[in-house]
Amino acid sequence: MDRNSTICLFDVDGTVTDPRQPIDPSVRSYLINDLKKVSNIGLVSGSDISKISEQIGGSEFVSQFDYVFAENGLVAFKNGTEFKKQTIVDYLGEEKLQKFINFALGYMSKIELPFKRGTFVEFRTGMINISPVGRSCTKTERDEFEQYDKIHNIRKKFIESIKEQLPDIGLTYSIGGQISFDCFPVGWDKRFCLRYLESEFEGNIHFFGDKTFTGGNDYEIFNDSRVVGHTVTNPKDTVSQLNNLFNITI
Ligand code: M1P
Repeated sequence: MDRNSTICLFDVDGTVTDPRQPIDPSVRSYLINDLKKVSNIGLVSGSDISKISEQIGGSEFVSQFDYVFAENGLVAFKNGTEFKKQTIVDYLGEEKLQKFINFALGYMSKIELPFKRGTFVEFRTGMINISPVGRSCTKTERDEFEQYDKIHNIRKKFIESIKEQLPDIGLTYSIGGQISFDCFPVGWDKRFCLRYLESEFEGNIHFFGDKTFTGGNDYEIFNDSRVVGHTVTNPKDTVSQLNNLFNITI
């Protein structure tokens, strides 16, 4: 395969890192030193750029990826430099936005959980991230909430209620991590970033993600006809599949 006409695009959590954890330096070195010789490399995540950067090891590493798509590509970087930004405020307008936020805050004020912390609504450039337990919880509390949610379906029920109460708000919802869900305009899922890649890498866009199942936040891009999709189970599996695909021996 020719580096100039091929791109490998990676989800972050569960694909090149363990969920919300820093990347293993050996995986990072593999991507930017070995894989990059044979293919362009890119990241696409629902997280914002500061979280991606923190996980990848800082901006000096972000700039070593040919492309980084934060917030599903609503904030897009090429070689570490931002080249495009779309905002949710422009799309929704202030009135709808407040209607949505007020509903979410009202809903959260009525649910009982084993514990609640702070930062329940995080306003990002291209999406709103909602966390019933609060984003300021500790790593242990994160893990605990995730287990609690598996039994009680707090996030699923929350999303069902939004869909029922605000059917025309024009948003779509995705559970990508442990403690929250992302809310973004319909169609602004991870496929959004493909508009920047489809002509340059036509037929040679490989996507790797761990949540490629229905309802997972990699589902849409994984099934897009412009993409060759690969389901992985963890960073080690990602490297192993890349070795087979590109005949890389290290
Ligand atoms: O894995 C991607 C998700 O990572 C975080 O989720 P959580 O904090 O719930 O574990 C968030 O940044 C979320 O937006 C993102 O999709």
